[in-house]
Amino acid sequence: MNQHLPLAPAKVRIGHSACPHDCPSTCALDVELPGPGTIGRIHGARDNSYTAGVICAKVARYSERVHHPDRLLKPLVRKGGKGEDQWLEASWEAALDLVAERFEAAEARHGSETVWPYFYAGTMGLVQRDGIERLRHAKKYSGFFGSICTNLAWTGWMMGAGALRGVDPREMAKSDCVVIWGTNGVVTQINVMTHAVRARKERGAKIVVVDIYDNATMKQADMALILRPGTDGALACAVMHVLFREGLADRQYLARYTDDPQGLEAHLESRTPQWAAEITGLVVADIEAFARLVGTTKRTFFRLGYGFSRQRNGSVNMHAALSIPAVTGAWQHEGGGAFHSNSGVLTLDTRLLEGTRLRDPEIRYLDHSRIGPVLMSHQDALFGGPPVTAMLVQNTNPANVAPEQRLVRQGLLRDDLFTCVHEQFMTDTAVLADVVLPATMFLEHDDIYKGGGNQHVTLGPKLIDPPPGPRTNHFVIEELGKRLGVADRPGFGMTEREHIDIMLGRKGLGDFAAFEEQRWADLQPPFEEAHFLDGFGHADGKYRFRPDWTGQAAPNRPPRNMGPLGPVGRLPTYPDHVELIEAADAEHPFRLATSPARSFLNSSFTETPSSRRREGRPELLVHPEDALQLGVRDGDRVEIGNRRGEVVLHARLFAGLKRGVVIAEGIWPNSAHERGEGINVLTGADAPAPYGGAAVHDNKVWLRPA
Ligand SMILES: Nc1nc2c(c(=O)[nH]1)N[C@H]1C(S)=C(S)[C@@H](COP(=O)(O)OP(=O)(O)OC[C@H]3O[C@@H](n4cnc5c(=O)[nH]c(N)nc54)[C@H](O)[C@@H]3O)O[C@H]1N2
Ligand SMILES: Nc1nc2c(c(=O)[nH]1)N[C@H]1C(S)=C(S)[C@@H](COP(=O)(O)OP(=O)(O)OC[C@H]3O[C@@H](n4cnc5c(=O)[nH]c(N)nc54)[C@H](O)[C@@H]3O)O[C@H]1N2
Ligand code: SF4
Ligand SMILES: [Mo]
Repeated sequence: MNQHLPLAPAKVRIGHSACPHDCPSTCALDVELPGPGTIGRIHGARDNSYTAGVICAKVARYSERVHHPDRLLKPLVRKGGKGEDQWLEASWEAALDLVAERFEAAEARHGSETVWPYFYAGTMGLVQRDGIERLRHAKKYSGFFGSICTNLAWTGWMMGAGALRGVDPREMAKSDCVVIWGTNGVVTQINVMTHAVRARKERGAKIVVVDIYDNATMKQADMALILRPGTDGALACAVMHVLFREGLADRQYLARYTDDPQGLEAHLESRTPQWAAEITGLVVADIEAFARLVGTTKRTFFRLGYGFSRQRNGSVNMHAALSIPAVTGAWQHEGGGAFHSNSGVLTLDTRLLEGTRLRDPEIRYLDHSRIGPVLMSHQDALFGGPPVTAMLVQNTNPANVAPEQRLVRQGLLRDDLFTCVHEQFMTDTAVLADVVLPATMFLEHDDIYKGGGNQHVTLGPKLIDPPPGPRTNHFVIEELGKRLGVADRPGFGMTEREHIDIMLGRKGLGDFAAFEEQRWADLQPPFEEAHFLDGFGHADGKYRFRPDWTGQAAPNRPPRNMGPLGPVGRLPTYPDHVELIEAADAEHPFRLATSPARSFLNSSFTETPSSRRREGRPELLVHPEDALQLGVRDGDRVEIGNRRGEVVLHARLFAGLKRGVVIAEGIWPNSAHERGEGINVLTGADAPAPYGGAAVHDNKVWLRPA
């Protein structure tokens, strides 16, 4: 008689995938599949040693996004004027025919470089993200120099280490001190915290956080260093000054592994804690305490993020911070050294997928971050070629996320520009298009993912059918290829699976079918290599305190037609503070950073109800004393502005930042702001030295009651 036993819960089928979003964590996912075409909650895979069962809340609730009532389901062709949001529904055949026809017409008039395929990392799946390159190479369309995110950071790292890899991020759990520098881990890549907190729990490790405000990550810190934006180079120099001064530099390591320790030491003599205190706004005692902590704790792990590189001196500051473990010799110890990204080791052979053999080296590249100046035909942005009169946009929302938004919008509204946007939602960019095509979501198509913030290559197979209507990026590229006469070129005519089989096979990792079982592969390099104990990535094996700012190879080095970018003559010989930033002045007394919001991911999730609820409304963090001086109270409307434009937000009084600094969290949809213009109205599209990027946290603004 067992009628009193509780009923066993119905077993929900679980599918395995990878998070496709543009986040260094690239979590391995377990997806509840309660019925055909539907998903339940998403969980982090417990048996993945990096994900370790933890994912962020916004992806756990992904059913809100997959089953969202506002998903695009039909191809749309513009009916009214540009941006009026009036559409005619069209069949896929008719919409694709129209796009191909308009691309051919544009090419006939201006040459192939007038077409600019524009894409980014809305999905990080290699097939769905990068297949667009195959079309562009085959058609000799303008190239895309994808600079917005990683350039400033990767360049700074490469200048010192010469290779884009580092200590196993899981090794943080074996550290005695974890320095989380310029990344808001709790918000932007939760798994950093999993491993850092493990070190504290298991070994009593100290957590140091270096940031410009008392954010969610800093709440976890044993030592919290809040400095002025764009001054990390000064802090790093003063730390190294103290290390040399107090005998905490590892001279044996320096002699063996670095290029010019004597030169560095002499250079740092004047970079005292007093000097850095003036620049950073920190107090001398805190700078010294930080230096002594990292100088006496051999197992110190520097987790260097993207955030602090989003300044016009960001590459310099990344290199300066990375130079600290080269002075202490922390690299020699388990749990010691530094990590920023493993993108340099997670390489798969994408030549066939991207049609690399079809590439014509004479074709110009255009700068991703400078889409505003490009579309407004600023001569320095076009590199002597024709104006851009046709675009295909996939996986990105430039009308919202790109700097100098007024230029971007003006450009997208040009009558002589034809734009096709392939999207999941009617974004700020899609609404300005001529043709909008509905896209699948990651659980609805096959792809393969690699996580720069860890060491795994993870499969994301199709787990559910899409609703009727949306098609994959791969489908769009293949269909345009047929209509544009390049379907017989190498790399076309294959399925997603076939591409994945080739990429995995060439790396000796097996194939799609094997990954359906094993789910991922761990490509972390061995200890010696990850710690650079067999030498750094430069030819002489040395860490460079004296970078070759314009000669150094880097994963994101600008293509030939661009050359080094920005004011390269002002880059320093050794680590230093350089005033390349938009320093505050009488007209613009405040420095604005546009840090990420927890429940949004760039422009994504701004459409999901729970994320919107959690974030509330666009706010500006203002120091209470600054507010008092301006007569601004908590909740008041305030306008911030500069020569690029102005934006209205609601003030939130917040004492956890330096006076003169304001922070607007999240890239809210333009429509969430009063005048229909978003925060990127204020950010600049000038290319920072030496290899470009977007200095989105480096803005001088005025602030007044609105
Ligand atoms: N929830 C959420 N997660 C995200 C994203 C998101 O928008 N929301 N974006 C994703 C993407 S595309 C990326 S590239 C990563 C980026 O993730 P992170 O590497 O964390 O970089 P950011 O988010 O730009 O900024 C991190 C922190 O740097 C701070 N910061 C800004 N300027 C300075 C400075 O000069 N010095 C110092 N020390 N700190 C500074 C910011 O205020 C912020 O607290 O996150 C990804 N994950
Ligand atoms: N002010 C300010 N501006 C910033 C930043 C900042 O911190 N502050 N961060 C910058 C950074 S680091 C980055 S990386 C950029 C990112 O900016 P975006 O590249 O725009 O980033 P996402 O919001 O990740 O993705 C864009 C779009 O991709 C779509 N998408 C997702 N998957 C697919 C797919 O499979 N197919 C198709 N066709 N579409 C898909 C989504 O619906 C979404 O609308 O923003 C930058 N801009
Ligand atoms: S933490 Fe990043 S990778 Fe992990 S689920 Fe969230 S957005 Fe995706
Ligand atoms: Mo990014």
